[in-house]
Amino acid sequence: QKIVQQKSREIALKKSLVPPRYLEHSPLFERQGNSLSQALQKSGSGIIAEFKRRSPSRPKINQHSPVQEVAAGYESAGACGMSVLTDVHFFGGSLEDLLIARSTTRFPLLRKEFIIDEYQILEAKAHGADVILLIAAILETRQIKDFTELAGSLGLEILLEVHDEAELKRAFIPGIQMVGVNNRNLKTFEVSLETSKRIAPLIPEAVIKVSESGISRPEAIKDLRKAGFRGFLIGEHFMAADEPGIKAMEFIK
Ligand code: IGP
Repeated sequence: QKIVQQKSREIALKKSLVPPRYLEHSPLFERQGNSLSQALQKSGSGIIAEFKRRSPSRPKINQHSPVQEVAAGYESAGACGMSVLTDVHFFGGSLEDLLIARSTTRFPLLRKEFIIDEYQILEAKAHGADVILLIAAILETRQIKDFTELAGSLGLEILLEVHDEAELKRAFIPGIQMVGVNNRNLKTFEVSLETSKRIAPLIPEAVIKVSESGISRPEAIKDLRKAGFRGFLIGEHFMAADEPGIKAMEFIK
């Protein structure tokens, strides 16, 4: 709730300074998206490696690694895609990080953000994203419908994040390519991979299942694959290392 409040203040300010039509002038608006759902479908590692400097649950994850170095490292390690936190205030990320990751790599990029306004979807496109995250816990079903439609018209894919059965039931709509189950409880910050396993059977067959947060062992991936997951979002385990790209390479090989 605190994050969403801060977000809406930021968006109001940005809208007044940079109107949406300026975003549409970005040369990246013309760029054709690189599909993350297709990358996850073609067997491969299934890893979506995240760039995360800090978080409310861990204030110092990595303060030194430049985003271009990490992006290049993740790509050559064989990750299917990369997630870039763009929240400034709580996660120490930025839209510039996304732009730099885009200029360094060709693989699919996810804008990891608390999206509550269409303006942020235009921003995502203008900064080179291929996928946006929609968090069911902070959105009404109506918004999810509208945002999915706008994203589709811009060639952006959707990763819908859910935490429980009720959210999935309320928020899933056809047209969404990927559903991510977040193993981290937003109120207690506790992680349990059991959450993914419990929700998996309820996710429609044709949708790509992604397990998010708290993954640090290759055996966990084996287990989650058995439960039907094709995507694995990993942040801290890579970022807490001295060289996240090398850590990812050791994990994937
Ligand atoms: C990564 P972890 O435990 O590997 O660092 O988790 C990712 O799942 C997590 O950063 C995340 C997140 C989010 C961050 C999942 N959903 C929503 C911010 C907003």
